[in-house]
Amino acid sequence: MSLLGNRVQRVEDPKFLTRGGDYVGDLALEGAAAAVYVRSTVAHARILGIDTTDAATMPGVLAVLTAADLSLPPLPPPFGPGMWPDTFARPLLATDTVRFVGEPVAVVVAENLYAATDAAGAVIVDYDPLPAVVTLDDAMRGDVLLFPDAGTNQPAAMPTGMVADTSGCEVVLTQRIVNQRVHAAPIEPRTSAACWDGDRLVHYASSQGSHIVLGQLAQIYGLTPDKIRVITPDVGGGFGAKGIPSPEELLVGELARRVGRPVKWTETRTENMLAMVHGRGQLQTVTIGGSRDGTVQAFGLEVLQEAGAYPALGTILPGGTFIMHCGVYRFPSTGFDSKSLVTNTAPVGAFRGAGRPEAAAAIERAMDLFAAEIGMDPVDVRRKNFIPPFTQTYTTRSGATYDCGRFEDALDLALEHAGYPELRAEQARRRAAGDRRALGIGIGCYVEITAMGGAGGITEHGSVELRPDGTILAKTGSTPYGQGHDTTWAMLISDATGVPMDRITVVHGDTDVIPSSGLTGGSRSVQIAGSAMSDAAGRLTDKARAVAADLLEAAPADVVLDTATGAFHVQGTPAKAVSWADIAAASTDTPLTAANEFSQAGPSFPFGAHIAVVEVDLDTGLVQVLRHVAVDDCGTMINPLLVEGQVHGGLAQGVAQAVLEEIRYDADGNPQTSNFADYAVVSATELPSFERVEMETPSPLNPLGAKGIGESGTIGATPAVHNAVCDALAHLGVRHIDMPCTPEKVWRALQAATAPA
Ligand code: MCN
Repeated sequence: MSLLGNRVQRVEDPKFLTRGGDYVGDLALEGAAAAVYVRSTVAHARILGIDTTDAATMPGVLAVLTAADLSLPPLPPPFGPGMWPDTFARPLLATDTVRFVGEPVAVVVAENLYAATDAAGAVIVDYDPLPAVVTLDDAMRGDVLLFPDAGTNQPAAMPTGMVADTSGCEVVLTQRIVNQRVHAAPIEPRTSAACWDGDRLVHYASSQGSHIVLGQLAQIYGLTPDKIRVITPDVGGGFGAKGIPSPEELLVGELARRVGRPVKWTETRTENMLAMVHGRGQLQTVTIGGSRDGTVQAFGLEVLQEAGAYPALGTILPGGTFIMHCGVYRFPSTGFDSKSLVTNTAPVGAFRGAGRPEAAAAIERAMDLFAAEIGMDPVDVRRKNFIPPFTQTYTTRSGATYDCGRFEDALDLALEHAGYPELRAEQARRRAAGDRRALGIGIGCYVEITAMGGAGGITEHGSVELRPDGTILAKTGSTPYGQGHDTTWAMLISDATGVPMDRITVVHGDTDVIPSSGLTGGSRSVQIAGSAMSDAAGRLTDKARAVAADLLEAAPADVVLDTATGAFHVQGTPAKAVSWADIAAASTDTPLTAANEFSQAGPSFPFGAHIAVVEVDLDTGLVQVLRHVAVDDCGTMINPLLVEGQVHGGLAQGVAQAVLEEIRYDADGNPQTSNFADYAVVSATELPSFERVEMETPSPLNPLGAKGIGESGTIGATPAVHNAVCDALAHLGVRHIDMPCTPEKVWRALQAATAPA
């Protein structure tokens, strides 16, 4: 029986639950020194001087470096030159100007962390403050330029100029929507270690892709790739933010070179909150127009994107928002306009969904606003406008070619499971009774894009090697950081070879072992790396069959693999069988291997529908999420248990954006949320038990039929919960509340709506 589609438990977990993972921060590198960065305490200033004299003479200090001591190029743009002009380049340590609180200005290397921390505190930086550009409005005005040589606060041209035609619409609505800045908050913060093996750099990274780190290191150090080895052991979460290495990580090799011994750097939680890339950060204006029967004729989305102090992936997030701005609807006319702007805040990067959740949030909020305006049930408005089910491709006005979709079916499943009519009846009952605990029901329908990158644009490596004892060593280009690739890849290999999962070892994250790897992001691993692995395992089986045929003195076509026992035999005569160990012993190819580099014809488009039920305390404004029903279709599921785990994590982060989390700065660019006390990172306490309903529409794009699932939960959850909160208060005259819907914001909105005119 095939393992695929079964709820197989994670093979990774016994280690994590007993002795713990192997993290960079715990590495026992002999003789390793510790590094601590000195960070800017002001948002925008000229550096007049840095006095390292005292720090350099403190006990245990091995080196104190500033930008003046380095002769390394700036941080390379993540996807190659041309992403933005060099005038926006980020130096590894601030040179003459600091541009956000937390920017590294100097670094201390010492015998141990305590000595380095003390000495970092003794470095004196003389700042000449400049006006801080904190809001998008400030940045748009352009009175203060972060990069005067660039002559603009816009680092890159973003999709623009597409106008929605609202002429002839009976109803046209416009709403400004804040899609606030949030933090990925991985439990393991950023950390790196490095040492030199002769002229070869060995770099340990907590990363979402070892070869990306290798590429960045090669550019910075001017080394050929063979002179660098990057090792990524276990990673304690990334959520997109560890996709592209930061200056603090990339500099560790230089520090090791300077002090002539290994160096390790691990940041504190506060440093992580200050200086790791943040996510989201869009100010959106939606326009929606249509007729009173619920038909939407036009949808327009204008986006102002916070890029933060230096361009990073956040700069190009509007690209992802643009591609998905039509969502699950057949709007006859759509508009899109966007700008990315630098501000004196931490750089913005990828965070679970990266650009696509922002699109879904805007569309779904607009659909609810429209429904409320015409007095129609939001479900009925959606039904009027869905793209009908399709199995052949469907191309949207943004040029996205959806592979297959059943959007209304997903909503039907969610509605049925949630008991939608009963929920509406309970809401009406509470309203009629004047209950101070208002019930809100919110819908979030979405389609998203996974394995973005275009035809052939993304390839992933998978190889399998038969070892003498009949076990299999698998090498994958994917770099897991919580997703369970070891389990999933072992399932795929076992399915093709009949070798039990506990006799399959999956290795990843070492550039000396794996020839190539992409970035584990955009939920592309199963469809690309998984397909590569499955194909490689199939090829190994074919090679093994040929060897078995020799041993059995039969034609290969007559030899079958019994996947239950993992043995080959001639069709109909199972008594005489050849094991994988027999094959290993008999094969003239030693070891017997098979490899594949897989790419697919285009991205795939997972979709789903979520329904959130919230209760809002009308006296305190406190929102409690009572129920969350999630239908997320990721094509064929390889392991529904792991899919469920991915959805649960995604839901937590999606719900958190709707009601809890927000990175805030004051008017001078001082961070207000630099620890877990000030930043309301979600925990199980704030969440209900999630209700997941399975749905599978296989993708035609890869042999597994798989689409991605890693980000879907986040994408559907945020608008569902956001809409539910607004729905709870609609009868009191509240039209919209910006996220996060904190008790204070809800209370204020209620006061404003119910105040006498
Ligand atoms: N899966 C499956 N069948 C499918 C699709 C997925 O069984 N059709 C299962 C597999 O078990 C696979 C897992 O789901 O191991 C995730 O697969 P996939 O959707 O291909 O996503 P990736 O492995 O490429 O992971 C990336 C995605 C992203 S972009 C972010 S951000 C993210 C995420 O995954 N960050 C995470 N999940 C995370 N999970 C944890 N624990 N920590 C993070 O930081």
